[in-house]
Amino acid sequence: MSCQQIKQTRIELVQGDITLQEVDAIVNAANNSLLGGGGVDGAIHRAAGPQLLAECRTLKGCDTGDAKLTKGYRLAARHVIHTVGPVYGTPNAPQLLASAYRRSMEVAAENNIRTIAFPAISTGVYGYPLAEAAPIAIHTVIDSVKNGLEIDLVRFVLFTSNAQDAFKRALEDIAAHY
Ligand code: AR6
Repeated sequence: MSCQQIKQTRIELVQGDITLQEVDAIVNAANNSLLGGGGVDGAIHRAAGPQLLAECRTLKGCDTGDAKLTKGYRLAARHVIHTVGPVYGTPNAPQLLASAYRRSMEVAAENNIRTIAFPAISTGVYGYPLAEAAPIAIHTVIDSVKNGLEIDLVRFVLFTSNAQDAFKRALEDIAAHY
Protein backbone atom coordinates (compact mmCIF):
# COMPACT_ATOMS: atom_id res chain seq x y z
CA MET A 1 0.00 0.00 0.00
CA SER A 2 1.20 3.55 -0.67
CA CYS A 3 -0.31 6.74 0.64
CA GLN A 4 0.00 10.52 0.67
CA GLN A 5 -1.68 13.20 2.73
CA ILE A 6 -2.99 16.25 0.82
CA LYS A 7 -4.51 18.83 3.19
CA GLN A 8 -6.98 16.85 5.33
CA THR A 9 -7.33 14.02 2.79
CA ARG A 10 -5.46 10.72 2.83
CA ILE A 11 -4.88 9.24 -0.63
CA GLU A 12 -4.22 5.49 -0.64
CA LEU A 13 -3.35 2.97 -3.31
CA VAL A 14 -4.18 -0.68 -2.66
CA GLN A 15 -4.34 -3.76 -4.84
CA GLY A 16 -7.62 -5.61 -4.43
CA ASP A 17 -11.32 -5.97 -5.16
CA ILE A 18 -13.37 -2.80 -4.88
CA THR A 19 -16.56 -4.70 -4.01
CA LEU A 20 -15.06 -5.61 -0.61
CA GLN A 21 -14.13 -2.09 0.49
CA GLU A 22 -15.51 -0.79 3.78
CA VAL A 23 -15.87 2.86 2.81
CA ASP A 24 -18.85 5.23 2.60
CA ALA A 25 -19.00 4.92 -1.20
CA ILE A 26 -17.39 2.89 -3.95
CA VAL A 27 -17.25 4.25 -7.49
CA ASN A 28 -18.50 2.13 -10.39
CA ALA A 29 -16.95 2.42 -13.87
CA ALA A 30 -20.31 2.08 -15.62
CA ASN A 31 -21.63 2.77 -19.13
CA ASN A 32 -24.17 5.37 -20.30
CA SER A 33 -27.15 3.06 -19.68
CA LEU A 34 -26.25 2.41 -16.00
CA LEU A 35 -27.88 -0.99 -16.55
CA GLY A 36 -24.82 -3.12 -15.80
CA GLY A 37 -22.06 -4.70 -17.86
CA GLY A 38 -18.81 -6.62 -17.44
CA GLY A 39 -15.63 -5.79 -15.54
CA VAL A 40 -15.94 -3.87 -12.31
CA ASP A 41 -19.54 -2.92 -13.16
CA GLY A 42 -20.58 -6.59 -13.34
CA ALA A 43 -18.72 -7.37 -10.11
CA ILE A 44 -20.41 -4.49 -8.24
CA HIS A 45 -23.90 -5.48 -9.43
CA ARG A 46 -23.31 -9.13 -8.49
CA ALA A 47 -22.09 -8.17 -5.02
CA ALA A 48 -24.79 -5.54 -4.36
CA GLY A 49 -27.68 -7.72 -5.55
CA PRO A 50 -30.69 -7.05 -7.81
CA GLN A 51 -31.98 -4.01 -5.92
CA LEU A 52 -29.04 -2.04 -7.30
CA LEU A 53 -30.19 -2.62 -10.89
CA ALA A 54 -33.74 -1.68 -9.88
CA GLU A 55 -32.55 1.68 -8.52
CA CYS A 56 -30.28 2.24 -11.55
CA ARG A 57 -33.30 1.84 -13.86
CA THR A 58 -34.87 4.91 -12.23
CA LEU A 59 -31.83 7.11 -13.05
CA LYS A 60 -32.35 7.23 -16.85
CA GLY A 61 -28.68 6.74 -17.65
CA CYS A 62 -25.64 8.96 -17.16
CA ASP A 63 -23.61 11.14 -19.52
CA THR A 64 -19.94 10.36 -20.07
CA GLY A 65 -17.96 12.33 -17.48
CA ASP A 66 -20.91 12.68 -15.08
CA ALA A 67 -21.74 10.69 -11.91
CA LYS A 68 -24.90 9.57 -10.09
CA LEU A 69 -25.49 8.16 -6.59
CA THR A 70 -27.33 5.04 -5.46
CA LYS A 71 -27.45 3.00 -2.29
CA GLY A 72 -25.01 0.10 -1.84
CA TYR A 73 -27.55 -2.59 -0.86
CA ARG A 74 -25.62 -5.79 0.03
CA LEU A 75 -22.22 -4.10 -0.24
CA ALA A 76 -20.27 -3.06 2.84
CA ALA A 77 -20.23 0.43 1.28
CA ARG A 78 -23.41 2.42 2.02
CA HIS A 79 -23.41 4.03 -1.44
CA VAL A 80 -22.31 3.48 -5.02
CA ILE A 81 -21.33 6.44 -7.19
CA HIS A 82 -21.82 5.43 -10.81
CA THR A 83 -19.65 7.29 -13.28
CA VAL A 84 -18.98 6.81 -16.98
CA GLY A 85 -15.46 7.18 -18.33
CA PRO A 86 -14.63 7.75 -22.00
CA VAL A 87 -13.59 5.12 -24.52
CA TYR A 88 -9.88 5.67 -25.22
CA GLY A 89 -9.27 7.63 -28.42
CA THR A 90 -12.68 9.32 -28.58
CA PRO A 91 -12.80 13.17 -28.71
CA ASN A 92 -11.90 14.90 -25.43
CA ALA A 93 -11.13 11.59 -23.71
CA PRO A 94 -8.60 13.11 -21.25
CA GLN A 95 -11.04 15.87 -20.21
CA LEU A 96 -13.89 13.38 -19.88
CA LEU A 97 -11.79 11.01 -17.78
CA ALA A 98 -10.86 13.90 -15.47
CA SER A 99 -14.53 14.89 -15.33
CA ALA A 100 -15.55 11.35 -14.27
CA TYR A 101 -13.21 11.60 -11.25
CA ARG A 102 -14.12 15.23 -10.46
CA ARG A 103 -17.90 14.67 -10.64
CA SER A 104 -17.58 11.54 -8.47
CA MET A 105 -15.73 13.58 -5.84
CA GLU A 106 -18.36 16.34 -6.04
CA VAL A 107 -21.27 13.91 -5.70
CA ALA A 108 -19.51 12.38 -2.69
CA ALA A 109 -18.97 15.73 -0.97
CA GLU A 110 -22.58 16.83 -1.68
CA ASN A 111 -23.82 13.70 0.10
CA ASN A 112 -21.61 13.81 3.19
CA ILE A 113 -19.53 10.90 2.00
CA ARG A 114 -16.16 11.12 3.76
CA THR A 115 -14.46 7.95 2.49
CA ILE A 116 -14.50 6.87 -1.17
CA ALA A 117 -12.88 4.10 -3.24
CA PHE A 118 -12.20 4.38 -6.99
CA PRO A 119 -11.32 1.72 -9.56
CA ALA A 120 -9.07 2.63 -12.52
CA ILE A 121 -11.89 4.07 -14.64
CA SER A 122 -11.75 3.37 -18.42
CA THR A 123 -8.64 1.15 -18.18
CA GLY A 124 -10.43 -2.15 -18.94
CA VAL A 125 -13.04 -2.55 -21.68
CA TYR A 126 -12.70 1.15 -22.58
CA GLY A 127 -9.03 0.68 -23.45
CA TYR A 128 -7.31 3.60 -21.68
CA PRO A 129 -3.60 2.81 -21.16
CA LEU A 130 -2.75 2.75 -17.45
CA ALA A 131 0.27 5.04 -17.93
CA GLU A 132 -2.05 7.75 -19.36
CA ALA A 133 -5.04 7.19 -17.09
CA ALA A 134 -3.19 7.08 -13.76
CA PRO A 135 -1.78 10.67 -13.82
CA ILE A 136 -5.19 12.04 -14.84
CA ALA A 137 -6.87 10.15 -11.99
CA ILE A 138 -4.37 11.25 -9.34
CA HIS A 139 -4.13 14.83 -10.56
CA THR A 140 -7.89 15.32 -10.65
CA VAL A 141 -8.46 13.90 -7.19
CA ILE A 142 -5.69 16.05 -5.71
CA ASP A 143 -7.07 19.15 -7.47
CA SER A 144 -10.55 18.48 -6.08
CA VAL A 145 -9.13 18.27 -2.57
CA LYS A 146 -7.02 21.39 -3.05
CA ASN A 147 -10.13 23.21 -4.28
CA GLY A 148 -11.80 22.54 -0.94
CA LEU A 149 -13.81 19.31 -1.24
CA GLU A 150 -13.95 17.77 2.22
CA ILE A 151 -13.16 14.08 1.89
CA ASP A 152 -11.17 12.20 4.54
CA LEU A 153 -10.02 9.22 2.46
CA VAL A 154 -9.65 8.55 -1.27
CA ARG A 155 -8.59 4.94 -1.89
CA PHE A 156 -7.69 3.73 -5.38
CA VAL A 157 -8.39 0.01 -5.52
CA LEU A 158 -6.30 -1.46 -8.31
CA PHE A 159 -7.10 -4.91 -9.61
CA THR A 160 -3.72 -5.81 -11.10
CA SER A 161 -0.09 -5.26 -10.15
CA ASN A 162 0.39 -3.32 -13.42
CA ALA A 163 -2.35 -0.91 -12.38
CA GLN A 164 -0.88 -0.63 -8.90
CA ASP A 165 2.56 0.19 -10.37
CA ALA A 166 1.18 2.84 -12.75
CA PHE A 167 -0.80 4.58 -10.00
CA LYS A 168 2.11 4.41 -7.58
CA ARG A 169 4.37 6.10 -10.13
CA ALA A 170 1.77 8.81 -10.81
CA LEU A 171 1.16 9.47 -7.10
CA GLU A 172 4.89 9.78 -6.39
CA ASP A 173 5.45 12.10 -9.38
CA ILE A 174 2.50 14.35 -8.69
CA ALA A 175 2.71 14.50 -4.89
CA ALA A 176 6.36 15.56 -5.23
CA HIS A 177 5.11 18.80 -6.82
CA TYR A 178 2.73 19.74 -4.01
N1 AR6 B 1 -12.20 -4.30 -8.31
C1 AR6 B 1 -11.36 -3.31 -8.74
N2 AR6 B 1 -11.04 -3.14 -10.04
C2 AR6 B 1 -11.57 -4.01 -10.93
C3 AR6 B 1 -12.44 -5.07 -10.57
C4 AR6 B 1 -12.74 -5.18 -9.19
N3 AR6 B 1 -13.57 -6.16 -8.73
N4 AR6 B 1 -12.78 -5.75 -11.70
C5 AR6 B 1 -12.14 -5.16 -12.73
N5 AR6 B 1 -11.40 -4.11 -12.27
P1 AR6 B 1 -13.66 -2.06 -16.66
P2 AR6 B 1 -14.01 0.49 -18.12
C6 AR6 B 1 -10.55 -3.16 -13.01
O1 AR6 B 1 -13.58 -2.83 -17.95
O2 AR6 B 1 -12.73 0.28 -18.83
C7 AR6 B 1 -18.24 -2.43 -18.25
O3 AR6 B 1 -18.78 -3.46 -19.01
C8 AR6 B 1 -10.02 -3.56 -14.36
O4 AR6 B 1 -8.83 -4.36 -14.23
O5 AR6 B 1 -14.46 -2.64 -15.56
O6 AR6 B 1 -14.32 1.83 -17.53
C9 AR6 B 1 -19.16 -1.21 -18.14
O7 AR6 B 1 -20.52 -1.58 -18.12
C10 AR6 B 1 -9.70 -2.20 -14.97
O8 AR6 B 1 -8.41 -1.74 -14.57
O9 AR6 B 1 -14.25 -0.55 -16.91
C11 AR6 B 1 -18.81 -0.44 -19.37
O10 AR6 B 1 -19.51 -0.92 -20.50
C12 AR6 B 1 -10.73 -1.27 -14.34
O11 AR6 B 1 -11.34 -2.02 -13.28
C13 AR6 B 1 -17.34 -0.70 -19.56
O12 AR6 B 1 -17.08 -1.95 -18.92
C14 AR6 B 1 -11.81 -0.78 -15.27
O13 AR6 B 1 -12.16 -1.81 -16.18
C15 AR6 B 1 -16.49 0.33 -18.84
O14 AR6 B 1 -15.15 0.11 -19.15
